[in-house]
Order: sequence, then structure tokens, then C-alpha cells
Amino acid sequence: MTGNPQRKYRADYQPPAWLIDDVELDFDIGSAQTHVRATHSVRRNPEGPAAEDWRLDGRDMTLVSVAIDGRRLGESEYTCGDSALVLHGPPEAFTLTVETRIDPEHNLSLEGLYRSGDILCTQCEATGFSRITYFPDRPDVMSRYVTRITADAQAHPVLLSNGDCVETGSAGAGRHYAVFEDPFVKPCYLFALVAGDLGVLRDSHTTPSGRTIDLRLYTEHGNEDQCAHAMASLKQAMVWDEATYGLEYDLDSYAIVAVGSFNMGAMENKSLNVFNTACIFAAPETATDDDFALVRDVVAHEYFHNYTGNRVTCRDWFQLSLKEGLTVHREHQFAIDQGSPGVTRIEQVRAIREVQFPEDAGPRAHPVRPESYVEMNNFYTITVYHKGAELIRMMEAMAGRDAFIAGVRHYLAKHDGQAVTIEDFVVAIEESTGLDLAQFRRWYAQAGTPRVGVQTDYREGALALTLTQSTPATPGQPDKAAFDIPVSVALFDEAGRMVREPEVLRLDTAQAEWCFDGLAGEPTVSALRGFTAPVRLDHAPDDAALARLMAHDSDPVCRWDAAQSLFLKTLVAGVAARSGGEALPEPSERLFEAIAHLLSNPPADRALLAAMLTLPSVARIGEEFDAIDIHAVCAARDHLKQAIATRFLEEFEALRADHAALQAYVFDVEEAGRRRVFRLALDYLAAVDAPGLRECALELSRTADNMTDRMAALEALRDLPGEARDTALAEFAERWADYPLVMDKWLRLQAGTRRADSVEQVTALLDDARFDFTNPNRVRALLGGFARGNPAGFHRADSGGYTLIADQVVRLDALNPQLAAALAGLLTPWRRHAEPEASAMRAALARVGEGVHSDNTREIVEAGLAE
Ligand code: 0A1
Ligand code: ZN
Repeated sequence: MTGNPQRKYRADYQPPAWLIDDVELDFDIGSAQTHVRATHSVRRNPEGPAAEDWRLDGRDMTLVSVAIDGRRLGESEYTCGDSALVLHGPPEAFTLTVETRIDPEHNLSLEGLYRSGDILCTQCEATGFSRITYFPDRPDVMSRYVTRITADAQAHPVLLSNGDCVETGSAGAGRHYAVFEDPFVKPCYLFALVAGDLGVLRDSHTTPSGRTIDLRLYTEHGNEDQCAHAMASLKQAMVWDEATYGLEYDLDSYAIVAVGSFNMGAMENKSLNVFNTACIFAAPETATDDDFALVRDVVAHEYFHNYTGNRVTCRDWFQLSLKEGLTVHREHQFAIDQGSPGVTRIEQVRAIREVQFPEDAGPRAHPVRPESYVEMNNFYTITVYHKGAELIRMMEAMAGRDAFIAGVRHYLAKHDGQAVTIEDFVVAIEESTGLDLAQFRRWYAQAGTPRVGVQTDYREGALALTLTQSTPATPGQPDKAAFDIPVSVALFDEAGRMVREPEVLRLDTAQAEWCFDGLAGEPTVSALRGFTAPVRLDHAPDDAALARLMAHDSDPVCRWDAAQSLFLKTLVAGVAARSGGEALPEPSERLFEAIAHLLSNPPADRALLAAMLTLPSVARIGEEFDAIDIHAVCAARDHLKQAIATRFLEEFEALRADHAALQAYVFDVEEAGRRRVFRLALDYLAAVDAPGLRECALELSRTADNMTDRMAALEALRDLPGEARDTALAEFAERWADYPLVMDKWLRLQAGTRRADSVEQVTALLDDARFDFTNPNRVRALLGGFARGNPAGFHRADSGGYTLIADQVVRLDALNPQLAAALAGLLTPWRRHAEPEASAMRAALARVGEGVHSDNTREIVEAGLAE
């Protein structure tokens, strides 16, 4: 590693020295390079520092000229370096014109202006705008934009930018132009431009106030039939935001463009969202139920940003959770309102526990509002997004839904058109709701997951409930002050009747006690109902109490969690035995009885049944250990699955047969729940290679009318011996060769296959024509699918898995640092593992450090290796 990248600190914030009120951009798109002329009306910021020089960010482009008030500057009047253009002593108010040349054809970083297939598109968050022109690339410089695009009319018949199209025309020589005006001020990270030969799906939405919005969804030709669900989701999201928050869309048109090469899921550019095709395309034949839900939720998320993010934005990037935590929370509320609220919440909780908790316990732990960063793109994390959303959810729980929504409306009205801080949001919520959030604010400042202990003491009709909290040290934060933690609690009696209604206890000290009296007998405590706070609960009800909660708790999260706890007890014992070289223990009769009871008294929501019968993931089991013996975890999980499958073979056969009665595919809660149970049944049957299963799965992989069932069949076959697996995979590849997103499923299936030579299989696929190293979706499917979805292969004893990932990170770093850094992150939790894996993983991370040059990947590696 070389160089000395600059670390930025939240405490160093200074307002911008100059402001730009109006931006005029003129893009002349050539066949190779693009020429950009930017004209800005600039004035000194009365609240800014009294700087002499003005620094404009910019990289990877050629400066053609710079002029002030129409006069071209001489060389002594500015300095242009690798990352900035500095104007020496500019006037107090002036017009700045900057001409640059950029090279979208060779831009593989997928930031700034780049080419995805035949589409030219932009990605400017967080700091991609400074790859387009020299500009103060920071969100607190907000301007009104006018954009003119000129391009070849045949290659790029569709030209788009933010706002309304106010003029189009011919530019001669087969070229044409279009001019766009965005009336709302915005930071440059929300700028967007698209040029291409695109197909479009059109629709419209009429708001409660009677305005009709033109809705357009653009994709490369031939994909229009995959866009109906995304369009329907957009309309659902618009209706929901009107009905729930009273927020109407504020322009006459809303466009989405789906592109195949995109580093993230989607981007909320004002009135011109750019999406990864993976978050737009959804047809029954090619997308699973999970894909349908993902599309719905990401489309809604980007739409919700129009207020929470665009109309009111972030002052600086340390405030990222201001827009992301709030918008994820709004997305979560929306998803819950679309049906199956229990299981939807369970999925949200799983993401926090299985991904955020490990991040918060690892070398990259950071507060929801980070204190410093080297590369901002490394901070689009599950902590900022999802833990941030849980903080908002806690505020909502404290205020009540109606008061909270009124608080958000107050915040939006108070700060409309501004770039503000998380503190501004918290103050607005306090002003509107009357809550005192003084101590609550610590959630934004302190990293780490609090552990909440639950102890009970029952005597003569009275239960003393003691709650304790402590938070482990995280990098740079050795001591933690007490959090303000809402813990929802209810009590159940022996027969499973609720004897105390749910009540939210506020734990705001290291320890506190509550007393419940007038009880007829010792109750069972149901705690953290609905997951009221992002904490680890140290609560150890005995097996009988867990079985009771599993059967009777009215909160689906606690019901599911009781099942998970029962499974975990067996699994933890299994891991300990295996690590100690002993035989794996058999599950207790109590566990089998609880499962039998569940199967004969299933919840009305089929998806909840499936969730409750799904064993904790390898990641979740790992959370129970200080040093994870990953191979013992896999063995214990396999063993338990086989034991359950053997005991309930008939029941799983019946659940499988039940599914045959399904009608043609529809994506709704009821049908998706049934498919989920079917998939679960196949999974258990595959665990014991049940008679007839291979034939049935092969047949289904050929005849299913939808991708959900087809994938269930392939996943069941994936680890089984015999020819059925290879036949099914080969037929699948042939049938879906023209659908890259479906081929990602094919890559992922193989990457996740348990076999001794999985490293070699993945390595071979890197050279397969169906793989493309420059496309992030392919890379995530194959390499992410391997490192995340194949623990046995990734952690293989000869370190082959680590070496494979390390080598590919180094290779990728030269093309797409953002993606390389994300992949490198998979090697950082080495301290969580037992030996010999820990040392081997660390060595692989060190190798990455020797081979990479980007600030992105270096920041990740340095954090991962820090003492
Ligand atoms: N703001 C987007 C996420 C996003 C962030 C960065 C990107 O490129 C570097 C792209 C998208 C969202 O929350 O949806
Ligand atoms: Zn977002």
C-alpha cells in the first residue's frame, strides 16, 4: 500500500466559502469523449469562512478552459491538480464557466458519467459529480439546474435529465438536443443524465389534489414486459405516501431508468431515478417472490427519498443516516402495510441481527453518525441504513405513530430546501412531539450493540423483573454511557394466556427493576416484542417456556424467536460437541414436541410457519460464539436438519404435496406464503435425500410456471449426488441464457454448492463467457455468492477460498474500487473465527493490502488489520 489518503472528520465541518445558486450544464456527447461546459452563478457565502482561494473538486477528467465573467483565466489565476481546481482570489460574485472533457467509454468505476450496455448514465452520490466537472462536491451547496444534452439522434434517441423537458430540437449532422429545467434546488449528488436507445413503459398517477403525474420506466428494448410490477409498485408507493404522510409528488413527471451495470440497488436522483435492473425487472417466469418484494421495496424507497433526502438533504456525509435511516424506516413501514406484517418484521430483524450486529462487533464498527472516514462510499453500511432505521422506529414507538408522522411533517416543512443535520431532525421531532431525546441521542454517537440482560425473581404472586445493559468497546470508543432502551414486555401464564398486556419499559440506566404483582402463578416473560430496540437480549427461558411462547405468543417476532432459541440450544450443544471431537448430540424430545405442535397448529400466515421452521442461519449460529468453529457450525446445522427431516418426513411430504394444488402464479401474501412452505419442505426432504425427491425436483425445475418454485427445486438438488443436479443446471443455463439476471441465479447456485472442489468450480466460472468481471451483479452473484453463501468452501482448510477472494479483490480494485472494497470487507471479520481459519483469513487480508491502490479498499483493509 502506498500514499497517505486524507481522513475527514465530522468535527472539522466548515460551511462552504462560496455558494452556487444556478448551474447550467451543457453536455456534448461524442462517440468517444464527452465535452461538458458548466456555467455557474457564484457568490460568497456570508456564513462561510473568509477564504482567499476557492477549491473545486474534480478527478479523472481533462480541464479545457476556465473563465470568470466570460474572461478566460491565465495560468497564474488557478491551479489544477489530480483532485481539485483551485481558483486564486476569485471575486465576491461572478459567473464561472468551466469546460472539461470526460471519457465515459472507459469509466469502469461506475461513478460519474459511464456506459452501461448501450446506455450512457450517471451516478453522482456520494462524490461522482466531481468526475463530470469541477465543482464543490458536497451536499450543502444547493443549486437550481438547467441541463442541455446534445447527442447522436440514432445512438441516443432518448435524452433525460432532472426536472421538466423544456425544449428539444435538431442539432444538425444527425444530432439532436434536449433541455431540462429542475425548479427545485438540489445538491450535485442528485444530478442525473441518461442518453440511450430505450424502450419505455408509461403510466400515470393522479394525486389527491388532482394533479396528474406522468410516469415512465425506461429500459433497453425488449425488457418492457419485465417492468409492470415495478410500475405498479411505484403507484402503490405514491398512494401510500399520500395516505400515510400526506406527501404528494411535486413535479409533473417521474422517470426511472433501469441499467445493467450499477454498483448499488438504485439512486434517488430528482425525478430521474437510476436503478439496477435487479431492482426493477420482475416477471413470474424470471423472478422469485423475494425478487418481487425487493423490487417493490426499492422502488418505494427511492420514491420516498423525494421528500426525505431530496427536498430536505444532508449537510455533509456524516449525516447520511438523516436521509437513509429515515427512508429505510419509511420503506419498512410501507412493506409492513403491504401484508404479512409479522414475517416482514422478522426479515427486518434478521438483517439487523445477522449482518448489522456482526458489523457493530467487528473492526469496522462505527456509530450511525460516523466521526470520520477516508472514502465515503465505504459508509453506505447496514449500520447507517438499517440501524439508523431502527433508531427512527424507536422514536416512533415513543411518540406514537400519529405524533411521529406529524413530527416528520414538521421537520420537512421547517427545513424544506435545506441541507441539515441529524441533530436538526431530532430537534424537530422533540419540538413537535414533546419527547425529551437528550439521552436517546447517544444512539447516534456510540457504536456497538448493547446487551440487555433479563432476570426474573418470582415470589408469592409477584414477579421482580430486572433489566441490565452493557455495551462492549468498539474501535475508538472504549467506554460507553447507558443508552435509553425501550423494551416491550408482556407476561403469559402456563396455559399460554396473556396475563399482562404489552408494556414498554424504558431502560436508561445500567440496571433497573420492575415489579408485576397479582399474578396467579409464575409467568413466562415475552421480551423485546416486535424487536423494540436493536439490542442483544440475554434472556434464557427454559425449554418449556420457549415452547409456550412458540405456541402462544401473540407477537410473531417473539414466537419466531422462541423457535430460534430452541433450535439454537441444540445447535450450540452440537457445535461444542463437534469442536471437542465428540459425536453430535440428538435433539431433545421437547424440541420435537414443539415442532409437532406447530405443524398440527400452524399459524394462519403460512410464511410465518415457514419462518418458524427455518433453522437459524450459519451467521446467526456464529453469533453465539466468541470464536466461531465454522465447520462445526455447518456440521451441527446439517445434523439438526437431518434429524428434523427424519422425524417429520411424512409431514414434509404432505406439505410438498399440498403445493401441487396451486393455481397459476400470483404474487400475493397468501400464495407467496404457500410457496415458502413448499420450499422449506423441499429443503428438509433434500437434507435426507428423501426417496423420489430428486426426480420430483428435476421435474419441477422443468415444468414450474414460476421462478420461485424452480429455484426451490434447484436449491434442493444443489447438494445432492447423482445426475439430476447437473442436468437441471445445464437445462436452466440453456433456457435462460439471454437473461443475465437469471444467469446470476445460476452463478449463485453453483457458487453456493457444497463440494470439495467448490473453489475450483468458482475459479473456472470466472472464465466462463456467461460471467463478466466488469458487471457488479455478476461479481456479486459469483464471488459474493461464494464468500457469503458457501461457508464450507470459503473457509476451506487449505485457505483456497480466502486466496480466491483476495486475488479477485486485487484484480477488481483497478477497475471498480467501490465493489472491490465491499468484497474485501468479507475478509475483515477474521477475529471472530477460531484457528486455524482466523490466521489464514488475516493473511489473505494482508495480501489484499499489498496489492491494492484505491482509498476505498485500503481503508477497509487497514481497519481489518488494525490492532
Ligand atoms: N442513495 C441510494 C444508494 C446509493 C448510494 C451510493 C451509490 O453509488 C455510489 C448509489 C446508490 C439509496 O439509498 O438508495
Ligand atoms: Zn436510500
